[in-house]
Amino acid sequence: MKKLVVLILALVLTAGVVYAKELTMAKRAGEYTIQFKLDKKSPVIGDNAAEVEITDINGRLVTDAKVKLDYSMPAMPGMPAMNYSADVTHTGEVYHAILNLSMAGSWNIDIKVTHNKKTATAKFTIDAK
Ligand SMILES: [Cu+2]
Repeated sequence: MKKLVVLILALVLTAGVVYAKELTMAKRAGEYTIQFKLDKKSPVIGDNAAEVEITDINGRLVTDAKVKLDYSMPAMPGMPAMNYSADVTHTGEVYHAILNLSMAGSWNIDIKVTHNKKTATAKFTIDAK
């Protein structure tokens, strides 16, 4: 058990270092502000770690929302539309997901937040290289 705690602590600290070089975007969605962060300044083909932080109208962190993160690329010549849903996990005050981007180009990110029986969606665009 103690080892597990140390491991988790190490992961949290490492994540803090990783997130220092990050891409951060924020959008208003309904009563909430949704902050979307990626572990890299420029998203890459493959895995990208995302972090979602939700604050309410009073600037308080919302830690009990249901968060859905979908990412997609519209159809292009020789490629059908691609739509994925990320598994969103909740640790502490933020939500985490891994986005596996299969090709370079522009991806649409839809973050749907359900809280207090209300749903709000924030849309972001990232450019994978
Ligand atoms: Cu494509």
